[in-house]
Order: sequence, then structure tokens, then C-alpha cells
Amino acid sequence: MSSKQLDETSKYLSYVLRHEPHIGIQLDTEGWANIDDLLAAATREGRIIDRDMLQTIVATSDKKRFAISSDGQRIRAVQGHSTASVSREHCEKVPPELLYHGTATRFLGSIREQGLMAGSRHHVHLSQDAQTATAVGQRYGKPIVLEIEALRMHQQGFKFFQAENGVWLTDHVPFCFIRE
Ligand code: HQG
Repeated sequence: MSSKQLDETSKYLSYVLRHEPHIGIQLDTEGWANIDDLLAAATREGRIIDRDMLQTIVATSDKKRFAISSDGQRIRAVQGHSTASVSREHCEKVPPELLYHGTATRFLGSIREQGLMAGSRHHVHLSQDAQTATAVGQRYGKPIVLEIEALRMHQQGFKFFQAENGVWLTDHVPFCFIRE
């Protein structure tokens, strides 16, 4: 299996396990899907995915997007969901002083008015390093990295969570905590 095929399958898994499970699989509230059901549903859609491929994708995902349960029966995306069937209980944590959010310059006007909104996903996604944030922002246009005064937010009662892959999550970032 070429790295291009693995990458394409990883994107398909992200889509199904985060956003669109309606291919004949069920996600529980913590995001878990039965692997046999997932592979059967993918086959019905004309995608040949086997357990070895899943293991390789989980092990090699650059952002550690997926996890397989300890009994080997289930797989999930660890964060990034938009589907209403999932509402993960992420680990609440005290954030570092600063976190970063990468976005596109064309969104700045609206962000100045509304702050950072979760959009279709369940949370606003923040990273611990500016480099990751630049790559995230590039997906939508000319990137800009915003600095978020996360610790100050936390001290004022905003909750922060960290997914198993290190991505920081919060519900909303008012603009007064954002440095351009
Ligand atoms: C923007 C990737 C206008 C926001 C990454 C972003 C991440 C606003 C877009 C994860 C806004 C939402 C999530 C406002 C926010 N007005 N635009 N008020 N507030 N936005 O894809 O953070 O590779 O839902 O800046 O690593 O880009 O997929 O969120 O540009 O962790 O594993 O609205 O996805 O991970 O876009 O990315 P998204 P995101 P993966």
C-alpha cells in the first residue's frame, strides 16, 4: 500500500469517524465504532480496507488522529468531531500561558467581531506550537497564527481540554484574549 493510498484512506476515516458515520456504522458517545462494522460498510462503498491497513494508519498518523481500543475491536477519532452522535468527555486541564490557532487572513474581520467559534466542530482547536497552527491555517488560505491567552482565560473561568493526541480544545475564545 503506497503512502498516497494510506493518506487517502486516513482522510476517508477522518470523514466517517468525525463527521459522517451514516454509511451503516454507529459511533457511541465517546466516538468508538466497531471495526468489523466499519470494514464491512467501507466494502459496501467499494473501499477495500483491512485490519492491517487500519493498524498502519493509526500507528503512522502524523497527528495521532485515531485510536484502537485495547481489545482491538473498536476504532475512534480522538478529536475533531462534528457529528451529533458523539460528545466526548475530554480531559479538563490547566492550559499553558499561550496557545496558538491557525486561520486564514480572510476570516480575521469576523473573528475580531465574534472571537473564535467552534463552527461545525464541537470545539475550537488550539495547538501548543505556532508551527502546527501555521499548517492548519494554510488549509483555508493565506495563514495567520493567533496567540491565545489561554492561562488568563482559564483563570477567568473558561474550561480547557486536551485530547489524547495533544490538541487543546475550548468552546469559544472571545477576541479580548486573542493577540494577532
Ligand atoms: C475559523 C485539523 C470566521 C477557524 C487541525 C477555522 C485542527 C472563524 C475555521 C482541526 C471564526 C474552522 C481543526 C469566526 C473560527 N469567523 N471564521 N468567528 N472562528 N473561524 O476545520 O481549527 O488535520 O473546523 O479559524 O489540526 O481549522 O483534520 O477548524 O479556520 O486541530 O486532524 O473557522 O483540524 O486536524 O475550521 O481545524 P475547522 P480548524 P486534522
